[in-house]
Amino acid sequence: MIWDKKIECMSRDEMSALQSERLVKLVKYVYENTPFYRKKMDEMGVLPNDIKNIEDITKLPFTTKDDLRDNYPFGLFAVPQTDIVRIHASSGTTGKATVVGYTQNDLDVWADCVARCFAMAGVDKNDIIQIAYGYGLFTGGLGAHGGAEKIGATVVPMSTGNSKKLTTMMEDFGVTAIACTPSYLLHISELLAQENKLDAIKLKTAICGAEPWTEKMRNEIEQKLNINAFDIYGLSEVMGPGVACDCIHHKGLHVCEDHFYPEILDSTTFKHKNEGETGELVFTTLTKEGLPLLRYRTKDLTSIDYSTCECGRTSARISRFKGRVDDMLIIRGVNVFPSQVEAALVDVKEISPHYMMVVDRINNLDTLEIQLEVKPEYFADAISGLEKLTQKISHVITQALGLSAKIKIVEPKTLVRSEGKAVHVIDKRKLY
Ligand code: DLL
Repeated sequence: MIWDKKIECMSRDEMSALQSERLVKLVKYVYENTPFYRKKMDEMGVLPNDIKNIEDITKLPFTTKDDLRDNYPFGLFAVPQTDIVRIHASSGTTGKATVVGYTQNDLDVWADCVARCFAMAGVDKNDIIQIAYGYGLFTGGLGAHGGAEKIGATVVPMSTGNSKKLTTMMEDFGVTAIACTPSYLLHISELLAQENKLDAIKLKTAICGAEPWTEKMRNEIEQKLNINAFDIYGLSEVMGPGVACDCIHHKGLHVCEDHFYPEILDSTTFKHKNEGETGELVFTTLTKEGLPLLRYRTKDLTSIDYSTCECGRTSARISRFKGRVDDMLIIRGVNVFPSQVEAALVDVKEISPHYMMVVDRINNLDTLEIQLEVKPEYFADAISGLEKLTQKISHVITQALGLSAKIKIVEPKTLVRSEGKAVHVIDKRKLY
C-alpha cells in the first residue's frame, strides 16, 4: 500500500461514510477504555449511541495539550501498558512532557501514512534517503524512518547533529532524498556549497516539516539544491509526521483523512469555519488504539479545501500553516513554550520573574538567548559569581527545554516592562 488510490481518490461521500463508520466505533472504544472521555461525555450528557455519523462530531468534547499534561504520563492511554510498544514525548506547556504511546497497529498505520506522504513526494524503493530529523523522544526521526522503510527506500538514519558527516555521506552514498527541517536543509545547502559538493550530489527530493516555513523558502531550497521540496505536517499527540503532506502541485497538504478527521474552527466560538477560511485545526484520530483523541486542538492555524487536486487525489487539503493560536515557538525543531522557562526558573532564587527570550536565525540555524534579571539583593553576589550562576541556569534551561540557550544575566530593572500583556519573546527570525 503506497499510493492507495482506493482511499486517496475516493469520492467525498465515500470518505464521509468511512469516517462515520470509524467515528462511531472510536467513540464506543474511548467511552469504554478511556475514563477521561467517559467522564467528559457523561458530564456533557452524550452517550456513544448519540454518535451516528461524522456530522455528530460536534457533540463530542475537545481535548487539549493540558489534558495530556494533567493526565501525565499514561492517563489518556486506552490500552494497558503491555499493549504499548513505543513511547514518544514532546514539550508540554510547563515542566511536564506530553507523552504519547503507540500499539503495534498504531505504528503500522503511522508507517503507512508516512509512506503515503513519501509516495506523494515521488520517493520509492530506488531512493536512498537520509532521515535527518532527531531520533529519540521526538517523533520526527523514527516516524519518518518507519515510512521510508515501508516504501522500500534505502534508509540512512542520520538523526541531527553531524552536518559534515551528512554531506560526506550524501555524496559518497549517492543519496537521492532527505527528510529534515527546512531551516536545517538550507544550512546543509550552504555547507554543500562551501564544500563544492553541489554538483557532485544526486539529491532530488526533500520532505521538510516540523516547523513553519514559507513558499519562498521552499523555492529557495529547490533552487539552491536543484531538487523538489515537499511540506510534511504532523504532531506527536495525533501521531507524528505524516498526518498530511503536499504533492507535486504544492496546492495544500493532503490529509490522511481516513485516519485523522480534520475540522477548522473559530478558536473562540468553536463554530466551524467555511471552506477556505482560516481557523484552528482540530483532529480526531479515527483509528488510533493506544492514545485515541477526540477533537484535539492543535492550535495551528490553517484553512481547508475539499476540491479534487490536480494530482487526482480527493483528500481534503490544508493550506500552509499561518501561525498558531498560542505562544508556542519552534526552535531548532523543538517546541518551546515561554511558560516552560518561567516554570524552570522559579527555583533559581537569584533570578527575578522578568525574562526575555530572543530567538534569531543565524546561518539558517536557530539561536536562543534568554535574558534574565538578577534580584537586587543578589546583585553583588551575581557579579562576583557570574560564571557559576550562568552555568547553573544554563543547565536548568537545557534540562527544561531540551535545548541549549545562551544565558545573559542583566542588572535589576533593565528588561523592558510591558504595560499590557507581558512580552517575553522577541522572534527576529524572518520567515521570508
Ligand atoms: O513536529 C512532527 C513532525 C516531525 C512533523 C517531522 C513533520 C516532520 P511535534 O514536535 O509535536 O511534532 O510538533 C508539532 O510542529 O503543531 C506545528 O505547530 C509544527 N509543525 C509540524 N509540521 C509543520 C509544517 C512534529 N509542515 C507542531 N509546517 C505542530 C508548519 C509544522 N508547522
